[in-house]
Amino acid sequence: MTNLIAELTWRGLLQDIIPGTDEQLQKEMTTGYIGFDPTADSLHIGNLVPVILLMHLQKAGHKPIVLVGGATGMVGDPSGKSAERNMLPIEQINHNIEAQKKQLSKFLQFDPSLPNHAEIVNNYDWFQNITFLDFIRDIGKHITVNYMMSKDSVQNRLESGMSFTEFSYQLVQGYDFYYLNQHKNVRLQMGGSDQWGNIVTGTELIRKKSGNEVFAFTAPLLKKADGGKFGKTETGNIWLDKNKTSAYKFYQFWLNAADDDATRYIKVFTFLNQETIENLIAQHLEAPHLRILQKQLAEQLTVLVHGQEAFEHALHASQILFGKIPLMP
Ligand code: 383
Repeated sequence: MTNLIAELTWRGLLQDIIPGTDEQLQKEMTTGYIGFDPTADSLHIGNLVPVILLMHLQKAGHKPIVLVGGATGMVGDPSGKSAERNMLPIEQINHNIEAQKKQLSKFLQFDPSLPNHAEIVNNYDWFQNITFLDFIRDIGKHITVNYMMSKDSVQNRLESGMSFTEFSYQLVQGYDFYYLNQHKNVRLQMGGSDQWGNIVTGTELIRKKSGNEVFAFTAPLLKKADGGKFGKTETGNIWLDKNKTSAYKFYQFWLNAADDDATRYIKVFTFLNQETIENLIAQHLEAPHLRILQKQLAEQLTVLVHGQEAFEHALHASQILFGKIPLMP
């Protein structure tokens, strides 16, 4: 079993971690999960870091579970949001779930003959049978309002206000962790650092209800070197669906990364090993104008998300456009 935490650390993929997580991962095959709420009909590159965490988890010999939030998507996570979310119609949520499931299934190995094969679950499957009274008696009773209020996601909204619905969100996500621990032996939750508050509510609930010890870590939220928001362009999100962001545009996005950003992204977004990456960075520093890092980054990610053929088309189109290949007379 390779050392996952050491691997994620040198890549700059580790933010917060519960003590004991590293030891647990080195001790035995561990099942870990990350949740994705169906807020849009495609994932975007902001969701790619957690997808990559799941891929590293599986490569290190552990078992990844992808959760799609059929239930949590009906509630709306206040984490990192300065205003109440609009509720999506159920039909839209169901449509988004199908689209996101299809995308998520491309990145992991689901072959049931593997001892650590990936699985996809939907939290609507367990929430649909829980009544409101069950929930507030069996789950709500374990966590105080005082504890829930202390989270950033709530504190940041004290002035502008927040519905009871969004206030409840952390408990709903917390219950998922408890449910998955009971039914699928999940002992680890991961996510972006915006998820830390929700994750810890889960570990608290599990400790109170079952006494089990569970683990968690998060990845830092990426920022651009110029302070701008990662993954957004003037025209909006960079989506993983090629009908929303073409493979060419996707390729160009990475190709245009600033030098400082490319040096960080190459570790975060590719599976190239440390030695290869150090060599690439050294070459890049000698001749930054060749954009060696950006080219590698764009190639690796376009192949990962859109496949080899789409990458070759994007490369060819870029070369024509930027005059490397003359157009046929
Ligand atoms: C729902 C139920 C769970 C566990 C997690 C969830 C979803 C979570 C959430 N995540 C974000 C999303 O869905 O809202 N409450 O847009 C993003 N994630 C991942 C990662 C990230 C987070 O999908 O930081 C970026 O992509 O955690 O913002 O039981």
